[in-house]
Amino acid sequence: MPDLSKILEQFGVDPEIYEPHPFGSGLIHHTYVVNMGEEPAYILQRVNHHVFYKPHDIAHNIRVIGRYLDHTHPEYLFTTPLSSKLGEDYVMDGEDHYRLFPFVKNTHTINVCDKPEQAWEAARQFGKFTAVCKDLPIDMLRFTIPGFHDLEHRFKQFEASLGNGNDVRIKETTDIARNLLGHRGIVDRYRLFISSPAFHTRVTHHDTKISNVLFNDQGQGVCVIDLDTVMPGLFISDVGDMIRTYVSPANEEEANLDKVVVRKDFLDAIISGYSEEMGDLLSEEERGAFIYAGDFMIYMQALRFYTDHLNNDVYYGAKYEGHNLIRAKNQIKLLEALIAID
Ligand code: GN1
Ligand code: MG
Repeated sequence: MPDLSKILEQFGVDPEIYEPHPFGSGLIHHTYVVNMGEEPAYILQRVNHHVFYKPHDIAHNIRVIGRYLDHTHPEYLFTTPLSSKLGEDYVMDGEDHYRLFPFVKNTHTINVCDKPEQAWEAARQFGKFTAVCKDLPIDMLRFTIPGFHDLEHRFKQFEASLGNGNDVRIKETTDIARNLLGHRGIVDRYRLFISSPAFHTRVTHHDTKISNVLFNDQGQGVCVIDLDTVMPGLFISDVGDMIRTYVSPANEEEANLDKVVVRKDFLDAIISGYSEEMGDLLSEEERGAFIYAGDFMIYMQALRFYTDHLNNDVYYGAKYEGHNLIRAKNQIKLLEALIAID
């Protein structure tokens, strides 16, 4: 763990009193909980500058949404970063930047979704976030990672890696490439969506894993956190990533693919929880695309993991040889399990 005392000092937090500890399991950021004794007081995040190369735009979006919610939904709990002593929303350290958030009292996060009720609560919170932002003019927000959930763009990156990626890995895995090419109908349907007026661009979270929801002691969802990827998007991103990360008891790291299955009750809970807040706002065409949302996100993640394998793991990194290939196979298994129940 790096020495974070200089960073904490720049936020006016005394490192003699407050102690950071690693927290959570994200692939991109490093997150720390900063305790005073046993009591959590802050969340400190080091933002990966290769991925989020526009920290100003993240800060801009959070400020715009914060101001809008203050006026329209003052009761909504929106977690904004604390200012540094210089009045900035973040502190630079070399190329990286750090942000500090207050820890929301009497809440906790979970890393695994093991009850349909948790899926329902989380889906409701992500739906609520988009719903409370419904009157915010979407053009006020910036794209913090351009092309992030653009499936056409991800498919092009996959095709490019088949041409200029690691030769040995390409030759060893032609079955995977063929499989992914075989599911390209998912990209065609995406193209139809983005050109249809029935599919709306809304304030979208884009990282709806279960650990991005705060729960209270009764197990109810309180609010969503981790707002770096909040930007204009489609509801299939948020619903799709919940399907991708909640319906299987085994996550994307699991190498034993027999354990990767779709739990129908979790799927139903996601749709029901999200609809609780967003049901009336979605168009009929959008309401007909809930399961497609899962196909869309799982397929995109399979493409991204496989592309990264061919590109020598430059984006996600690898803890062992072939790690991103295993992740890609895992996502293909999940995709096919979801398609099978449709
Ligand atoms: C990354 O860092 P984390 O785990 O929240 C990635 C997501 C992927 C996810 C796969 C900015 O999210 O898009 O779905 O890994 N975030 C970025 O585990 O690329
Ligand atoms: Mg994240």
